[in-house]
Amino acid sequence: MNAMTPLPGDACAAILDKARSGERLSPDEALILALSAPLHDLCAAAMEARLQKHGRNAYYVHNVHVNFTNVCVNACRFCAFYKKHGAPGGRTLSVDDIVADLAAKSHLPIREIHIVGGLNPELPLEYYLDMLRAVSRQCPQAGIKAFTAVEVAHLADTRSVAEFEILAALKEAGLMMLPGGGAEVFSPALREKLCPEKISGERWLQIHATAHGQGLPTNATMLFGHIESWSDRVAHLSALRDLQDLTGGFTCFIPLAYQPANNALKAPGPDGLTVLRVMALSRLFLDNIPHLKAYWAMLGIKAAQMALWAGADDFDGTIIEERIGHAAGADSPKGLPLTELRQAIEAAGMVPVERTPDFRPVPR
Ligand code: V47
Repeated sequence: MNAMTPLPGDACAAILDKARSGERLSPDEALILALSAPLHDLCAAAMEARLQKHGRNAYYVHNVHVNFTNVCVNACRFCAFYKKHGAPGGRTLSVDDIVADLAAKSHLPIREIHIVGGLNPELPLEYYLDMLRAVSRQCPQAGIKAFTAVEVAHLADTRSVAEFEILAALKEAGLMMLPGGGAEVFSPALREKLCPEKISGERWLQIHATAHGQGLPTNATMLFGHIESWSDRVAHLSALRDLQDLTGGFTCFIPLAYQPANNALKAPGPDGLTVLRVMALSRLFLDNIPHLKAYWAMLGIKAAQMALWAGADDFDGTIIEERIGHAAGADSPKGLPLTELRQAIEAAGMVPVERTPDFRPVPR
């Protein structure tokens, strides 16, 4: 190294200064930060970005998860939730079951119904539309965030109907927005190992673009802490940022911490340091996606609280019963009563702000 070559620490400091001044980071710069920035400096810069966007607000939603089927024709290697079609343990709820379950929760001020399932070849499109209509009738005060791009693709392919038409029908029946699931990591080489049956990253992005074009906002996820590298993560974030420049339709980015139990992947899951670095880098790099979620169900409450100091501004919700992460051994509670959720946010030094699925504040 000659006298003119900046030391890694200097290079990181210069890049962090650039981020602080509001300049966009290139993927190469993000990679340098990811690999070499001191943790405190990275988190401090992400915290500054978070404070500029949201102050000390930490958003939460009173929500419930509905997993209408665990039957799935895909067999994602990281997933412990799915059952093969016809295998023991497969279960599919009728629309009446779903409505009865929501009716039993009608004393709760639920604002978001988060609905996802597997790719069950036996369910007709009418089932999805009936479900949306029935849930809207049962919970008129709540917004419905439902069906990943993977489910939308499945509905389109199995009926030979354009994705645009599927999305239009779902919207007409009451869909407010799409959740961010199914993105995993976009790298085709990694998808071949993680989820070879799943739609490509390109198609996932294209379905989200179509949704945005129809006025449906969406979220985006990244599954991290398994076999992916920092280059894979930065490429994933870069693809999301590029699409967001075009459509502006992403509301929230959610780094999902891989849970290692009961699935075929046999990878360790992220350590606490990686959680903070992924959060901080996401906040700094995704300058055009307004919200970053610390998803306590997969991170654990303590790591999620710390993530609020590494750029995250959303704590997700009450959930009541989380099933996908817990099938894979998540050791967080399955749900959090509202008072505990708010206390967790306050104990982390933030101000809890209730929101709708699309992040409109709910007056208290
Ligand atoms: O797409 C599956 C992931 C996702 C595992 O949009 C796993 O607000 C960790 O997308 N370890 C579904 N993750 C969950 C999801 C989500 C959750 C909360 C909020 C929102 C939102 C979206 O769960 C799947 C997959 O990436 N997943 N198995 C596992 N072993």
